[in-house]
Amino acid sequence: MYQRQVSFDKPTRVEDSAYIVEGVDIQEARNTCLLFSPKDSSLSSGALANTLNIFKKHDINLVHIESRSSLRVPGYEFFVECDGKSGALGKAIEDLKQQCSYFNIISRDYKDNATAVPWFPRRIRDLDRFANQILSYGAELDSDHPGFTDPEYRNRRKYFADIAYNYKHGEPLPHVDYNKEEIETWGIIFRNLSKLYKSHACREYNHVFPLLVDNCGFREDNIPQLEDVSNFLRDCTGFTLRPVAGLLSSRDFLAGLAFRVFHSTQYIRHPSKPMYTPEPDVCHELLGHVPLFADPAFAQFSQEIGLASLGAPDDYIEKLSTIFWFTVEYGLCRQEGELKAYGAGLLSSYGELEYCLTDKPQLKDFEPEVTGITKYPITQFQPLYYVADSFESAKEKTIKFANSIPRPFGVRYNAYTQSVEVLDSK
Ligand code: HBI
Ligand code: NLE
Ligand code: FE
Repeated sequence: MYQRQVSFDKPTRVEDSAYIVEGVDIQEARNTCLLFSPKDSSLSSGALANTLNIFKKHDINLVHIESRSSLRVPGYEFFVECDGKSGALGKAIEDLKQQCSYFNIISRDYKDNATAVPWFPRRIRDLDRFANQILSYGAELDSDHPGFTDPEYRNRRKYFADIAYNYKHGEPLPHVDYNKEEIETWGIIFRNLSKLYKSHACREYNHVFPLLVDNCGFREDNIPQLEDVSNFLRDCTGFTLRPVAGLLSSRDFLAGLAFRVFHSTQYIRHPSKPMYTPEPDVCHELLGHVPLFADPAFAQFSQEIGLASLGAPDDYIEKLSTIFWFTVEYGLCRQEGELKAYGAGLLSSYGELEYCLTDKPQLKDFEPEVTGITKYPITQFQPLYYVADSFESAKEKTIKFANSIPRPFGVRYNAYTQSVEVLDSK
């Protein structure tokens, strides 16, 4: 998909178009999470048993269950993940509500239920579920894409998309052999950008870039492998890469960041337009994003956006992805009185990297409340950039903004278990 507007504004999910495998409706079989406190949970040790009987009665499988003392009501609350046909689940939920003093649904099928919280991944391997929810398969190109009439290029796109589609958490990242033309395209981009980084990129970028040259094969005549880069990032900040077959919805893409996982494309842009492409490609991921994910403060900032997105209502996902756009993708910062680029979309386009520091674009200070509702074009140089004082200050402002997101729980990342803990207060 060359025009990304559709996907970025209104995600249409693969799952919306009935995704049926051997008679099983995956949407119905998908896990639902419930958070509840039985009415008598402070008095009776049988409170949990009584509620579990409700699941049994309606033939609902429990996948995972956690209990803890509640800060909301006296007694305990339970976090239950279950599988079940939506009809039976609906009845079980009705019964449960009768027996509970607090009840909330955290589910993937939240659109059926106005009070539910959207489903979100809680373990890092839950990210495997995004693979079959991409908005456009990497091999489908719109008619205005420069590769649309190039069968060889389309073939390559399909090859890269298929590799990513079949990837599972924990596997080594697929090694790919790039052909001569692809390496040439990378070379042009690498050479032109390298000339600009000293004067145009932020300090953190220029600190990490030589390390990537030394450790990960960042060279004009070599397209680095995601596996090597991911291992390097893991050592620096715990960030890792995951290959992705196409565009993810904003919700899914941002959720990855909560786990310090960055979904990365592996194909390269069409050779006819090396200077700028609206699509993310391997040049954008490796030359744009990767160096900054190796910086601890920037990694934290990115993860905060991800954590804020988990279970957030749709309008806040939109705001968070706009904040992401104006920072991680297109951010400028002030360093020693000078403007520098830290946004990946700038650092991977030698056209826009030069343009962004001229007097043509408009500049404003980064303020999440305002930045989050700014409109932006996605297929041309940006008319407006937001300027941050530092990654720390951008992070603090974003955390403050995140606290204004209506969500009946807080979240915390547990790096030991690589899972998100759902807290009953912010
Ligand atoms: N999906 N695969 C992929 N890569 C991206 O860079 C990407 C995405 N989905 C959404 C997105 N970027 C953002 O611009 C925001 O909507 C978060
Ligand atoms: N415009 C960028 C580039 O040409 O590298 C890619 C941006 C992807 C969001
Ligand atoms: Fe990007």
